[in-house]
Amino acid sequence: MKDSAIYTENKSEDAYNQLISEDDNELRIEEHPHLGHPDTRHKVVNGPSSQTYRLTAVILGILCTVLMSTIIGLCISYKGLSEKHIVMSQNSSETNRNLEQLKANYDLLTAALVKVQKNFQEEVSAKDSMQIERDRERKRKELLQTQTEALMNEQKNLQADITMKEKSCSRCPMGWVLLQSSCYGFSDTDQVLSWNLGREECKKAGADLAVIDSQEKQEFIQGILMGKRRSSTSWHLNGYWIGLHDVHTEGEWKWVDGTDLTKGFWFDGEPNDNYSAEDCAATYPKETPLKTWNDAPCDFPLKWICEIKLQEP
Ligand code: MAN
Ligand code: CA
Repeated sequence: MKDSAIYTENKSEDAYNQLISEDDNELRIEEHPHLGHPDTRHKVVNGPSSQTYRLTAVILGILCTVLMSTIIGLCISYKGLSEKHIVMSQNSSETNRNLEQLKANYDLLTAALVKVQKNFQEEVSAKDSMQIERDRERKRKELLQTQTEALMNEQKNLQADITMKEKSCSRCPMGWVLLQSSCYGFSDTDQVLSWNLGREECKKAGADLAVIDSQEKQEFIQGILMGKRRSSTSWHLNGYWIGLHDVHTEGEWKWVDGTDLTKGFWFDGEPNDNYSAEDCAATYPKETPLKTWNDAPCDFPLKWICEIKLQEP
């Protein structure tokens, strides 16, 4: 039994070695069918094979490599991130510094702006005051100009009056005015007479009632009447007889020198021979110097205008 066991033992060892050489990857060998008696069968129970060890080692190696790579990668990433963090920190500090600088500049600019605004307001106020003063000066100047113009006008009128009176003085009776080659005399302010009696008064002075046969004469006489006007008196009491009548034939107006009327300066609607009783003409101070005549009853008491026709030199 013992020899047989040893034999079997040897045989089994060969087969075992053969198995190992055939397949290194086989980890467990439970029995070999050609090894004769079941007692001689060698049994390898539950032990890991070297192949398994190798595989495990390889896997562990791979895992180690992956782990190492990951660690290295993480280290590199960390380093990169640290650098980035440092750069960002630096940037952040610089940004903060810039921000503070900007804030300081902003404060300075704000202060400057406030100052400029204050100056501007002061300038605007000064300008407004100047404008008000200038307006006042302008109004004063305008007033002075108006007064100067009025004075100049008055001076001109006075000068014309003096000239007229000087000329009249040498050729017309005292108080009469000269136009062209005629002297004109106006009745006293308070005296009123009929057309005939007024004419008598003219004749006493070597004159006759005025013949107003041109626009120039009409305007000249109207200018004088406007100066004598009394606004308080009723217009028809303010009239002056002139040397014009239609006593002989109604509607045929004749001058006292015998000439016919060619151009009249009647009010609108005149002569109207009111009540068929108006045959004598009078002129009145009016704003419309070319519409101042009216026919009135010849016995109506009015003022009058005389005319002396001078001899031509
Ligand atoms: C009115 C008008 C005139 C007229 C006068 C007389 O004003 O009828 O035509 O001559 O009265 O006072
Ligand atoms: Ca009339």
